[in-house]
Amino acid sequence: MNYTTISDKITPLQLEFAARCISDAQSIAIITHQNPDGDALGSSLAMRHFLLSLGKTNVTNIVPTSFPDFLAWLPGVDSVIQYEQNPDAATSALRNADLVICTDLAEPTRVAALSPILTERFNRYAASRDSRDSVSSANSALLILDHHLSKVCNEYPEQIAYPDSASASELVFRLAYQLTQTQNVREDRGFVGVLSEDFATCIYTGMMTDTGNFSYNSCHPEMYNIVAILLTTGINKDAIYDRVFNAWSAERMQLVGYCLYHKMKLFPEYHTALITLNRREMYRFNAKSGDMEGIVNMPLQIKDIYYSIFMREDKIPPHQIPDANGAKVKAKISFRSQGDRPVNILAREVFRGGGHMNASGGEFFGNVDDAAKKFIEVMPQYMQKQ
Ligand SMILES: [Mn+2]
Repeated sequence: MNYTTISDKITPLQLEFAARCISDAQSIAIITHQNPDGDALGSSLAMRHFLLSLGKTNVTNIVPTSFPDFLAWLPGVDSVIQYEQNPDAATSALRNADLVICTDLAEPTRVAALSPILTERFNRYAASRDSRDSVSSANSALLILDHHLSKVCNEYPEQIAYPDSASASELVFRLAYQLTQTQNVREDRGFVGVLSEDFATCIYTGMMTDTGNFSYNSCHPEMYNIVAILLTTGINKDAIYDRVFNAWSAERMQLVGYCLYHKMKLFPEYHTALITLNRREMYRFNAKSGDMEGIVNMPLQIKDIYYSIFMREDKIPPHQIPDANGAKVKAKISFRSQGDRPVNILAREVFRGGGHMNASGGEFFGNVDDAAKKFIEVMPQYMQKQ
Protein backbone atom coordinates (compact mmCIF):
# COMPACT_ATOMS: atom_id res chain seq x y z
CA MET A 1 0.00 0.00 0.00
CA ASN A 2 1.20 3.50 -0.75
CA TYR A 3 -0.10 6.21 1.56
CA THR A 4 2.55 8.73 0.68
CA THR A 5 0.45 11.40 -0.98
CA ILE A 6 1.41 14.33 1.19
CA SER A 7 1.48 17.77 -0.40
CA ASP A 8 4.45 20.07 0.05
CA LYS A 9 2.90 22.46 2.54
CA ILE A 10 6.27 23.61 3.85
CA THR A 11 7.62 25.86 1.10
CA PRO A 12 11.00 25.22 -0.57
CA LEU A 13 12.34 28.38 1.09
CA GLN A 14 11.23 27.23 4.54
CA LEU A 15 12.52 23.74 3.89
CA GLU A 16 15.94 24.90 2.76
CA PHE A 17 16.16 27.28 5.72
CA ALA A 18 15.25 24.56 8.21
CA ALA A 19 17.69 22.13 6.58
CA ARG A 20 20.49 24.67 6.82
CA CYS A 21 19.77 25.58 10.46
CA ILE A 22 19.67 21.94 11.50
CA SER A 23 22.80 21.02 9.54
CA ASP A 24 24.80 23.92 10.93
CA ALA A 25 23.79 23.51 14.58
CA GLN A 26 25.91 21.55 17.03
CA SER A 27 23.60 22.16 19.96
CA ILE A 28 19.82 22.47 19.65
CA ALA A 29 17.24 23.49 22.26
CA ILE A 30 13.58 22.69 21.67
CA ILE A 31 11.06 24.70 23.66
CA THR A 32 7.28 24.77 23.79
CA HIS A 33 4.63 26.87 25.52
CA GLN A 34 3.85 27.11 29.24
CA ASN A 35 1.31 24.59 30.59
CA PRO A 36 2.24 22.20 27.78
CA ASP A 37 -0.59 20.10 26.38
CA GLY A 38 -0.46 16.95 24.25
CA ASP A 39 0.41 18.85 21.10
CA ALA A 40 3.06 20.99 22.77
CA LEU A 41 4.86 18.06 24.35
CA GLY A 42 4.15 15.73 21.41
CA SER A 43 5.47 18.12 18.78
CA SER A 44 8.58 19.01 20.77
CA LEU A 45 9.47 15.39 21.61
CA ALA A 46 8.78 14.31 18.02
CA MET A 47 11.24 16.98 16.92
CA ARG A 48 13.76 15.52 19.38
CA HIS A 49 13.38 12.00 17.98
CA PHE A 50 13.75 13.28 14.44
CA LEU A 51 16.90 15.26 15.23
CA LEU A 52 18.44 12.29 17.06
CA SER A 53 17.70 10.12 14.03
CA LEU A 54 19.65 12.60 11.91
CA GLY A 55 22.66 12.03 14.15
CA LYS A 56 22.33 15.21 16.24
CA THR A 57 23.60 14.42 19.72
CA ASN A 58 23.24 17.65 21.67
CA VAL A 59 19.45 18.13 21.77
CA THR A 60 17.73 19.59 24.85
CA ASN A 61 13.96 19.70 25.36
CA ILE A 62 12.74 22.46 27.66
CA VAL A 63 9.26 23.06 29.10
CA PRO A 64 8.57 26.29 31.02
CA THR A 65 6.11 24.69 33.47
CA SER A 66 5.00 21.18 34.39
CA PHE A 67 3.00 18.95 32.05
CA PRO A 68 0.01 16.80 33.03
CA ASP A 69 0.52 13.24 34.30
CA PHE A 70 -1.36 11.73 31.37
CA LEU A 71 1.56 12.73 29.12
CA ALA A 72 4.29 11.42 31.41
CA TRP A 73 4.66 8.18 29.41
CA LEU A 74 5.58 9.81 26.08
CA PRO A 75 8.82 8.42 24.63
CA GLY A 76 11.71 10.71 25.53
CA VAL A 77 9.83 12.52 28.29
CA ASP A 78 12.51 11.71 30.89
CA SER A 79 14.95 13.89 29.02
CA VAL A 80 12.75 17.00 29.28
CA ILE A 81 14.08 19.79 31.46
CA GLN A 82 11.32 21.58 33.32
CA TYR A 83 12.31 25.15 34.10
CA GLU A 84 10.68 25.23 37.53
CA GLN A 85 12.61 22.14 38.65
CA ASN A 86 15.88 23.04 37.04
CA PRO A 87 16.02 26.74 36.17
CA ASP A 88 19.79 26.86 35.64
CA ALA A 89 19.91 24.00 33.14
CA ALA A 90 16.88 25.32 31.26
CA THR A 91 18.24 28.84 31.12
CA SER A 92 21.69 27.88 29.98
CA ALA A 93 20.40 25.46 27.31
CA LEU A 94 18.13 28.16 25.93
CA ARG A 95 20.84 30.83 26.02
CA ASN A 96 23.66 28.80 24.57
CA ALA A 97 22.08 26.51 21.96
CA ASP A 98 23.23 27.19 18.41
CA LEU A 99 19.65 26.69 17.31
CA VAL A 100 16.40 27.17 19.24
CA ILE A 101 13.34 25.42 17.84
CA CYS A 102 9.92 26.55 19.10
CA THR A 103 7.12 24.06 18.56
CA ASP A 104 3.44 24.90 19.17
CA LEU A 105 4.83 28.31 20.08
CA ALA A 106 5.48 31.49 18.12
CA GLU A 107 5.29 34.22 20.77
CA PRO A 108 8.34 34.45 23.03
CA THR A 109 6.11 35.66 25.86
CA ARG A 110 4.22 32.35 26.22
CA VAL A 111 6.98 30.60 28.16
CA ALA A 112 6.30 31.88 31.71
CA ALA A 113 9.52 32.78 33.54
CA LEU A 114 11.62 31.98 30.47
CA SER A 115 9.92 34.77 28.49
CA PRO A 116 12.71 37.35 28.96
CA ILE A 117 15.36 34.88 27.78
CA LEU A 118 13.37 33.70 24.79
CA THR A 119 12.45 37.29 23.92
CA GLU A 120 16.12 38.18 23.98
CA ARG A 121 16.81 35.23 21.72
CA PHE A 122 14.11 36.36 19.26
CA ASN A 123 15.55 39.89 19.28
CA ARG A 124 19.07 38.64 18.75
CA TYR A 125 17.85 36.56 15.85
CA ALA A 126 15.94 39.47 14.31
CA ALA A 127 19.07 41.63 14.56
CA SER A 128 21.22 39.01 12.83
CA ARG A 129 18.55 38.56 10.19
CA ASP A 130 18.44 42.27 9.51
CA SER A 131 22.21 42.49 9.26
CA ARG A 132 21.68 39.78 6.64
CA ASP A 133 24.98 37.95 6.77
CA SER A 134 25.02 34.71 8.69
CA VAL A 135 21.57 33.87 9.91
CA SER A 136 22.75 30.67 11.50
CA SER A 137 25.75 32.09 13.30
CA ALA A 138 26.36 30.60 16.71
CA ASN A 139 23.80 31.25 19.44
CA SER A 140 21.28 33.02 17.29
CA ALA A 141 19.49 30.65 14.92
CA LEU A 142 15.78 30.21 15.36
CA LEU A 143 13.10 27.98 13.88
CA ILE A 144 9.38 28.24 14.66
CA LEU A 145 6.70 25.63 13.99
CA ASP A 146 3.30 26.78 15.13
CA HIS A 147 -0.38 26.83 14.27
CA HIS A 148 -1.74 29.46 16.68
CA LEU A 149 -3.15 32.71 15.40
CA SER A 150 -0.33 35.16 16.00
CA LYS A 151 1.62 37.97 14.46
CA VAL A 152 4.13 35.40 13.29
CA CYS A 153 3.00 34.05 9.93
CA ASN A 154 5.47 32.96 7.27
CA GLU A 155 6.88 36.43 6.72
CA TYR A 156 10.41 35.10 7.21
CA PRO A 157 11.69 31.64 6.37
CA GLU A 158 12.25 30.66 10.01
CA GLN A 159 8.52 31.04 10.63
CA ILE A 160 6.71 27.87 9.71
CA ALA A 161 3.41 29.19 10.98
CA TYR A 162 0.16 27.81 9.61
CA PRO A 163 -3.00 28.62 11.60
CA ASP A 164 -4.94 26.34 9.22
CA SER A 165 -3.06 23.31 10.55
CA ALA A 166 -4.89 21.44 13.27
CA SER A 167 -1.75 20.82 15.31
CA ALA A 168 1.89 21.79 15.58
CA SER A 169 2.64 18.07 15.57
CA GLU A 170 1.29 17.88 12.03
CA LEU A 171 3.75 20.61 11.03
CA VAL A 172 6.66 18.81 12.68
CA PHE A 173 5.63 15.68 10.79
CA ARG A 174 5.48 17.61 7.52
CA LEU A 175 8.88 19.15 8.10
CA ALA A 176 10.48 15.81 8.95
CA TYR A 177 8.72 14.09 6.09
CA GLN A 178 9.61 16.70 3.50
CA LEU A 179 13.20 16.93 4.74
CA THR A 180 13.68 13.19 4.38
CA GLN A 181 11.65 12.76 1.18
CA THR A 182 12.73 15.76 -0.89
CA GLN A 183 15.42 14.51 -3.23
CA ASN A 184 17.78 17.48 -3.24
CA VAL A 185 17.57 18.04 0.52
CA ARG A 186 18.36 14.38 1.09
CA GLU A 187 21.33 14.53 -1.21
CA ASP A 188 22.70 17.93 -0.20
CA ARG A 189 22.34 17.41 3.53
CA GLY A 190 22.34 13.67 3.92
CA PHE A 191 18.98 13.86 5.67
CA VAL A 192 18.16 10.18 5.66
CA GLY A 193 16.51 10.54 9.09
CA VAL A 194 14.10 7.85 10.16
CA LEU A 195 10.47 8.43 11.08
CA SER A 196 10.63 6.06 14.04
CA GLU A 197 7.88 4.55 16.12
CA ASP A 198 8.75 6.93 18.98
CA PHE A 199 8.55 9.89 16.60
CA ALA A 200 5.19 8.65 15.30
CA THR A 201 3.84 8.11 18.83
CA CYS A 202 4.60 11.73 19.74
CA ILE A 203 3.16 13.12 16.50
CA TYR A 204 0.00 11.04 16.82
CA THR A 205 -0.50 12.17 20.43
CA GLY A 206 -0.34 15.82 19.36
CA MET A 207 -2.66 15.38 16.38
CA MET A 208 -5.14 13.41 18.48
CA THR A 209 -5.24 15.79 21.46
CA ASP A 210 -5.52 19.02 19.44
CA THR A 211 -8.49 17.65 17.49
CA GLY A 212 -10.34 16.02 20.41
CA ASN A 213 -9.54 12.57 19.02
CA PHE A 214 -10.28 13.79 15.48
CA SER A 215 -13.67 15.29 16.29
CA TYR A 216 -12.98 18.97 15.43
CA ASN A 217 -10.57 20.77 13.07
CA SER A 218 -10.29 17.35 11.52
CA CYS A 219 -11.89 17.48 8.06
CA HIS A 220 -8.73 17.77 6.02
CA PRO A 221 -8.31 14.49 4.13
CA GLU A 222 -4.52 14.67 4.18
CA MET A 223 -4.57 14.44 7.97
CA TYR A 224 -5.57 10.80 7.55
CA ASN A 225 -2.77 10.14 5.07
CA ILE A 226 -0.42 11.34 7.79
CA VAL A 227 -2.11 9.06 10.32
CA ALA A 228 -1.76 6.18 7.87
CA ILE A 229 1.97 6.82 7.50
CA LEU A 230 2.32 7.00 11.29
CA LEU A 231 0.54 3.66 11.65
CA THR A 232 3.04 2.01 9.30
CA THR A 233 5.76 2.64 11.93
CA GLY A 234 3.96 0.22 14.25
CA ILE A 235 2.26 2.62 16.66
CA ASN A 236 -0.89 1.45 18.41
CA LYS A 237 -3.30 4.36 18.18
CA ASP A 238 -5.89 2.71 20.42
CA ALA A 239 -3.32 2.29 23.19
CA ILE A 240 -2.30 5.95 22.81
CA TYR A 241 -5.95 6.98 23.13
CA ASP A 242 -6.33 4.87 26.25
CA ARG A 243 -3.24 6.32 27.91
CA VAL A 244 -4.22 9.92 27.22
CA PHE A 245 -7.98 9.96 27.61
CA ASN A 246 -8.72 7.19 30.12
CA ALA A 247 -6.42 8.58 32.76
CA TRP A 248 -8.61 10.76 34.96
CA SER A 249 -8.30 10.85 38.72
CA ALA A 250 -11.49 10.12 40.65
CA GLU A 251 -11.37 13.70 41.95
CA ARG A 252 -11.35 15.06 38.43
CA MET A 253 -14.41 13.02 37.52
CA GLN A 254 -16.14 14.29 40.66
CA LEU A 255 -15.13 17.88 39.90
CA VAL A 256 -16.74 17.61 36.47
CA GLY A 257 -19.89 16.17 38.03
CA TYR A 258 -19.98 19.04 40.50
CA CYS A 259 -19.54 21.63 37.73
CA LEU A 260 -22.32 20.18 35.61
CA TYR A 261 -24.78 19.52 38.42
CA HIS A 262 -24.24 22.45 40.76
CA LYS A 263 -22.51 25.16 38.79
CA MET A 264 -23.87 25.19 35.24
CA LYS A 265 -26.27 28.04 34.49
CA LEU A 266 -28.27 27.85 31.27
CA PHE A 267 -29.62 30.84 29.37
CA PRO A 268 -31.86 29.09 26.82
CA GLU A 269 -32.90 32.32 25.11
CA TYR A 270 -29.26 32.97 24.23
CA HIS A 271 -28.34 29.29 23.74
CA THR A 272 -25.66 29.84 26.33
CA ALA A 273 -24.20 27.88 29.24
CA LEU A 274 -21.98 29.39 31.93
CA ILE A 275 -19.90 27.53 34.52
CA THR A 276 -17.83 29.25 37.21
CA LEU A 277 -15.42 27.74 39.70
CA ASN A 278 -13.87 29.64 42.61
CA ARG A 279 -10.65 28.93 44.50
CA ARG A 280 -12.47 27.23 47.41
CA GLU A 281 -14.22 24.80 45.07
CA MET A 282 -11.03 23.97 43.21
CA TYR A 283 -9.33 23.30 46.54
CA ARG A 284 -12.16 21.03 47.64
CA PHE A 285 -11.64 18.76 44.62
CA ASN A 286 -7.85 19.11 44.72
CA ALA A 287 -8.12 20.42 41.17
CA LYS A 288 -4.94 20.76 39.10
CA SER A 289 -4.97 23.03 36.08
CA GLY A 290 -5.28 20.11 33.64
CA ASP A 291 -8.34 18.86 35.53
CA MET A 292 -10.39 21.78 34.24
CA GLU A 293 -9.40 21.05 30.66
CA GLY A 294 -12.37 20.27 28.46
CA ILE A 295 -15.10 21.20 30.94
CA VAL A 296 -15.93 24.20 28.74
CA ASN A 297 -16.77 21.93 25.81
CA MET A 298 -19.26 19.77 27.67
CA PRO A 299 -22.33 22.04 27.67
CA LEU A 300 -22.13 22.21 23.86
CA GLN A 301 -23.36 18.62 23.89
CA ILE A 302 -26.73 19.92 25.09
CA LYS A 303 -29.25 20.34 22.29
CA ASP A 304 -29.69 24.01 21.36
CA ILE A 305 -26.72 25.21 23.43
CA TYR A 306 -24.31 26.90 21.04
CA TYR A 307 -22.20 28.99 23.41
CA SER A 308 -20.29 27.81 26.45
CA ILE A 309 -18.29 29.89 28.91
CA PHE A 310 -16.11 28.52 31.69
CA MET A 311 -14.56 30.79 34.34
CA ARG A 312 -12.12 29.78 37.02
CA GLU A 313 -10.35 31.83 39.64
CA ASP A 314 -6.61 32.22 39.62
CA LYS A 315 -3.98 34.23 41.42
CA ILE A 316 -2.73 37.38 39.76
CA PRO A 317 0.83 36.82 38.54
CA PRO A 318 3.38 39.46 39.59
CA HIS A 319 3.67 41.06 36.15
CA GLN A 320 -0.07 41.77 36.08
CA ILE A 321 -0.33 43.38 39.52
CA PRO A 322 0.07 46.93 38.14
CA ASP A 323 -2.91 46.37 35.77
CA ALA A 324 -5.15 44.64 38.27
CA ASN A 325 -6.56 47.72 40.03
CA GLY A 326 -6.02 46.17 43.43
CA ALA A 327 -7.89 42.95 42.63
CA LYS A 328 -6.63 39.95 44.62
CA VAL A 329 -7.71 37.31 42.09
CA LYS A 330 -8.65 37.08 38.46
CA ALA A 331 -11.04 34.95 36.45
CA LYS A 332 -9.49 32.97 33.63
CA ILE A 333 -12.17 32.53 31.01
CA SER A 334 -12.65 30.08 28.13
CA PHE A 335 -15.21 30.73 25.42
CA ARG A 336 -16.54 28.15 22.98
CA SER A 337 -19.22 28.35 20.32
CA GLN A 338 -20.55 26.39 17.40
CA GLY A 339 -21.02 27.42 13.79
CA ASP A 340 -21.15 31.01 12.66
CA ARG A 341 -21.23 32.53 16.16
CA PRO A 342 -18.03 34.36 17.03
CA VAL A 343 -16.82 34.45 20.63
CA ASN A 344 -13.48 36.10 19.92
CA ILE A 345 -15.06 39.56 19.62
CA LEU A 346 -16.56 39.29 23.11
CA ALA A 347 -13.26 37.93 24.44
CA ARG A 348 -11.36 40.83 22.90
CA GLU A 349 -13.75 43.68 23.64
CA VAL A 350 -14.79 42.78 27.18
CA PHE A 351 -12.34 40.25 28.62
CA ARG A 352 -8.83 41.32 27.54
CA GLY A 353 -8.40 38.27 25.33
CA GLY A 354 -9.11 36.90 21.87
CA GLY A 355 -8.56 33.84 19.74
CA HIS A 356 -10.46 31.89 17.14
CA MET A 357 -14.09 32.44 16.18
CA ASN A 358 -15.25 29.30 18.02
CA ALA A 359 -12.57 29.05 20.70
CA SER A 360 -11.21 32.02 22.60
CA GLY A 361 -9.80 32.95 25.96
CA GLY A 362 -9.89 35.99 28.19
CA GLU A 363 -9.57 37.22 31.75
CA PHE A 364 -11.20 39.51 34.26
CA PHE A 365 -9.55 41.13 37.27
CA GLY A 366 -11.77 40.23 40.21
CA ASN A 367 -13.51 37.08 41.43
CA VAL A 368 -15.53 34.73 39.24
CA ASP A 369 -18.86 35.99 40.57
CA ASP A 370 -18.08 39.49 39.36
CA ALA A 371 -16.79 38.11 36.07
CA ALA A 372 -20.06 36.18 35.67
CA LYS A 373 -22.08 39.33 36.41
CA LYS A 374 -20.13 41.20 33.78
CA PHE A 375 -20.72 38.42 31.28
CA ILE A 376 -24.47 38.26 31.95
CA GLU A 377 -24.65 42.04 31.52
CA VAL A 378 -23.08 41.94 28.04
CA MET A 379 -24.58 38.61 26.89
CA PRO A 380 -27.46 40.25 24.95
CA GLN A 381 -24.98 42.27 22.91
CA TYR A 382 -22.79 39.33 21.89
CA MET A 383 -24.90 36.18 21.87
CA GLN A 384 -27.30 35.53 18.98
CA LYS A 385 -30.85 34.54 19.83
CA GLN A 386 -31.05 32.07 16.97
MN1 LIG B 1 -1.28 22.98 19.46
